[in-house]
Amino acid sequence: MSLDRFQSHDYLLLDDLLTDEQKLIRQTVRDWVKKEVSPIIENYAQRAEFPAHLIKGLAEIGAFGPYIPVEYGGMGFDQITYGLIMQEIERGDSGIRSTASVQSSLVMYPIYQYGSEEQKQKYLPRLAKGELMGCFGLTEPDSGSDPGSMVTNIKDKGDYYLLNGAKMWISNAPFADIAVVWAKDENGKIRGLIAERGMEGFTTPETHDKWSLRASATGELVFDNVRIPKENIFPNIEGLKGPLGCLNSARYGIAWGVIGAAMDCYDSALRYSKERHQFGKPLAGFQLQQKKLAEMLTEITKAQLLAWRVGVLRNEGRATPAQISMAKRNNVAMALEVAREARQVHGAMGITGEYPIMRHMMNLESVITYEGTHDIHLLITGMDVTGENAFK
Ligand code: TGC
Ligand code: FAD
Repeated sequence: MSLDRFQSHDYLLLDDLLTDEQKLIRQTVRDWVKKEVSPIIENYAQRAEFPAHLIKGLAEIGAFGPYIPVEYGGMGFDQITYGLIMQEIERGDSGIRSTASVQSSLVMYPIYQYGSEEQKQKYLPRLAKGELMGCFGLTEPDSGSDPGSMVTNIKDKGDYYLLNGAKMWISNAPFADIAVVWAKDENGKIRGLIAERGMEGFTTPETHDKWSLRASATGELVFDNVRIPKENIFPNIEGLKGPLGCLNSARYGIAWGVIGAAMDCYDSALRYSKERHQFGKPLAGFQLQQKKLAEMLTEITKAQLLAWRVGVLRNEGRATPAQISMAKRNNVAMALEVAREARQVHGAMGITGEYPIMRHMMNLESVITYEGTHDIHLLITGMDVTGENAFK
């Protein structure tokens, strides 16, 4: 069991930008992570097991549907609060934040945004309480960065649709009760639907041997002539903009979340550099180590400002997908770099489970790939600023 000695750092007094309520919610989540996540996470990650007992607590701190309206079981929080919750959870572990992100932005959000009133009433309150867990199936074996090339399909059979195909790399799949799935209809139009565990022909084999996000359960969704009742189709969306609209929300959460992982690495490196002595003085007294620490804190602070500003724009309904891409791309790369530098400050100890560094670093290797790779987000920004499409 590792001791969590984390102390927050706010070099530019950015807390002044937050309301008392936002700070209170952040503190609640921070306390929960210290008590429930930090003591057990290393062990679960080493064993490559998802700590399913955390689901209840995640629901209680408002991590499932923070910005979904209260009438549907959500917390009705603003976007900055949502971001702060993701930051604190990912300070504990990216895999636990993944579970919360998927449940909120990739399952609850599409049901809330694209679903019928019956779908909202049926699923949202139970998802908010963690009584039901969900996953999001977009990626396929031959369709990753280019989701428009998906081959999973539905065929109209009168009073139901027949679903065939396979999704891959799906967070939460092995234990999810429902899956939000994107598939092409007979006209080649992308439609969204809800598949439920227990439907005949629907299986969720687990993906093993990951070196990253080891405390998160990843799997496939396999559909072999699965009958989907017509009332499980989203009535209010058609086309790739459906799944991509959900990704905006999840990518924004990641832009905040990874700041948490970076803060944890920085905090650990700062403490270690003061406590560890070589050549008769603390590591913190050497210029090379100070350069690392000063640059880490500078980059974290810049990332905080970026995430905060995009959050303000989202609260005002003005954030563009390209702005969110900039924040996701910059902040994940920042966190990965901070983790790598922090690992070096810890010397050999940095590779052990006694410190959170290596786990964060390995987790971030997934985070820089999922929800749009580092390259894809650069191309989104490139297209936004030049007007030229360099994807195809
Ligand atoms: P393109 O022709 O550009 O767009 C098709 C339609 O979609 C609209 N659109 C968006 N709408 C809302 N939000 C966005 N961010 C949007 N981006 C595009 C667009 O306006 C168009 O609408 P319409 O009305 O004209 O039809 O599409 P494209 O095929 O050229 O692809 C563009 C590209 C490459 C940017 C996109 O496909 C992309 O983002 N690829 C990356 C795929 C990705 O991010 N996958 C993530 C899978 S989920 C996941 O990783 C979960 S991890 C969860 C966890 O554990 O935390
Ligand atoms: P590819 O698309 O094959 O890309 C490979 C490389 O080529 C990348 O470096 C990419 O940047 C580059 N590349 C691709 N296209 C271009 C281009 N046009 N120009 C330049 N370079 C390009 N998906 C879900 O649907 N739901 C989930 O819950 C989910 N969870 C995940 C959990 C984990 C742990 C991981 C690792 C992935 C998860 N994903 C999920 C899948 C993730 O979204 C995809 O891995 C990601 O979108 C990239 O797709 P790919 O792996 O097929 O890479």
